[in-house]
Amino acid sequence: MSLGQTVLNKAVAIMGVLNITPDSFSDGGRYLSVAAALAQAEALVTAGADILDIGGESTRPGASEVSEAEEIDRVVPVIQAVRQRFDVTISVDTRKPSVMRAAVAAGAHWINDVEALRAPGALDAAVELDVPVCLMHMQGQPGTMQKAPSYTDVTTEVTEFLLERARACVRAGLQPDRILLDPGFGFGKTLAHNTALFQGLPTLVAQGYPVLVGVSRKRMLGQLLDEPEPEGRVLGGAVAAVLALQYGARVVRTHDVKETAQAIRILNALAPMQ
Ligand code: 7PM
Repeated sequence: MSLGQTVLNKAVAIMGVLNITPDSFSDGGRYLSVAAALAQAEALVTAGADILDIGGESTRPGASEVSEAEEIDRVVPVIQAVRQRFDVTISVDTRKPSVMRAAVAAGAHWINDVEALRAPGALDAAVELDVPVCLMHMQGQPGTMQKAPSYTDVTTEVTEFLLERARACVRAGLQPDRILLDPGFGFGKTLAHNTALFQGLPTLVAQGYPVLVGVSRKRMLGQLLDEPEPEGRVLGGAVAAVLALQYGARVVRTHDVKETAQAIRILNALAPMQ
């Protein structure tokens, strides 16, 4: 990672979200979408992003499936263009092995997989590509995961799942120092699950892998703040991000890089110890 800041003497990184979907950069063909994505990439880098998470598939509950070819068509030109212009770590947000291969060939440095390499062929692709991988926990599938999430002990179950996926990766040949773990806030979790899991972050951090946390603009913030609009959850997201870093997380994934970077600077100035 190229790391901008430290918290508690540990390097931390801000991952900015760059979604390439027709709803975010619409019509006019590929040239316009690439131009719009590049403008967004520049804004995120200028605001302080160390990593850009580039994704062409929406994991929104109920979102329609995107074909492999369409996903590759969306992300590859943007990855190439970002790689040419900016000195930033590029992460590809995908569950599909063919997209992982095309993205890394185009210049992506990391894989971010909300399915933790469980798709057929995904684990082998990641081992072959030999890049860092973020393994995320999700209960169920994006379309239905919020219907009836259920856990006996959410922190223990999420931690066990992620450790099992990390062991599978290591058995398959991935180097342990290339693995990050992510509890997957909002992915098959109620508000009570999400808050318990957040408070349980030290347990996940204690397993020894770097932890990535993504809460930016999510519904859990909307519920805590009684704020229906994602744009109204920015401050809550920045506060949650610094709390996650204080709990020992190493990477925060956010739509709001400028505000998150500011929150981290204040954290460093006023609470650098412990
Ligand atoms: C609708 C629902 C739209 C959820 C977008 C989302 C994470 C991620 C996402 C995360 C990692 C969002 C999510 N969230 N990857 N991809 N960790 N590693 O809010 O928390 O961006 S998609």
